[in-house]
Amino acid sequence: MELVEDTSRPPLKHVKGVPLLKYFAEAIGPLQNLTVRPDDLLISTYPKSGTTWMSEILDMIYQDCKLEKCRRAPIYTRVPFLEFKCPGVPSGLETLEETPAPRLLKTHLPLSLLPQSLLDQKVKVIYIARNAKDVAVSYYNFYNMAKLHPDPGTWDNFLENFMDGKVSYGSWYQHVKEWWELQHTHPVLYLFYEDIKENPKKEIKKVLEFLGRSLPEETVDFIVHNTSFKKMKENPMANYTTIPQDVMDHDVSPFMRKGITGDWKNTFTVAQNERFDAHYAKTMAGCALKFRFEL
Ligand code: PPS
Repeated sequence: MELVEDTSRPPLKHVKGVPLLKYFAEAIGPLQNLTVRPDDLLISTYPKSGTTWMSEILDMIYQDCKLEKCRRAPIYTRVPFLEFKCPGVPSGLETLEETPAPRLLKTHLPLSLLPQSLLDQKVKVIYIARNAKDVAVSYYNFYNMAKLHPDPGTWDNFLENFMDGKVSYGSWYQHVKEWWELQHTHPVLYLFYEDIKENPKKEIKKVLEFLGRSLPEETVDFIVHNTSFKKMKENPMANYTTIPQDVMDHDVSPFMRKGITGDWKNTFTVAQNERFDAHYAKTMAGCALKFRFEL
């Protein structure tokens, strides 16, 4: 009988003090030998901040807005996820080896775990940040549906862990701040989920400028239309429904869940919100970063 490793809900494993999914933690060592190309582009985010959305936007730009080319493979194959590792599935590094240049790369890693080659070779970074309350709610639902995560427990419990940085990838607060600071020494385009939601065309134009490209107005409109939440939710190459159900159970919560700003109001109690605000004010004190919690 074949011995199949049980991949369901293993506890987090710490690497240099950062809690990570067990299998992703095992990928960090080999990832440090990553060979990068100067024309690579890194999409970096704290989880649940708009990574898939920006990945689809960038792949459309890279594929000359040809929809059939963007449907060539699921988003996690088109944009290799550097630290991804799961038994029986190609790792991020393996996927990357099969990816032709110019390559789009995805990571959620904090700077302390990022392969040094990405920094040394000044690989361009597009960072997306999303307000912490919507991230926490999205992350809780994701923990529930994606079985590589430990059991999140109750929402109240998860929220406490989120505030304490005791969730996969550690502290949201540190992540958004350290990647913000990186702009001083590295080519980083720092964008906000809420701004893309409010005016996707304006933010896509910033992306094009950062890439040194330009496109006609109607082509940018075409990208906006085809990367809308509705379009991506019904696109199997963008919505993660190609992942086996025992790894991601969309019946528990779909990956493309709501795609809005301010959904946290449907989950936070008044008491949780007050506690969160007090902790947020302390943790973000003196930081230039300002987030919008509603539009
Ligand atoms: S992951 O697993 O960390 O890579 O997830 P990530 O892609 O960063 O974030 C998932 C959330 O982004 C929402 N999403 C979108 N919102 C608006 N428009 C588009 N096109 C879009 N695509 C994905 C997705 O629904 C998750 O947010 P929630 O709040 O859970 O709906």
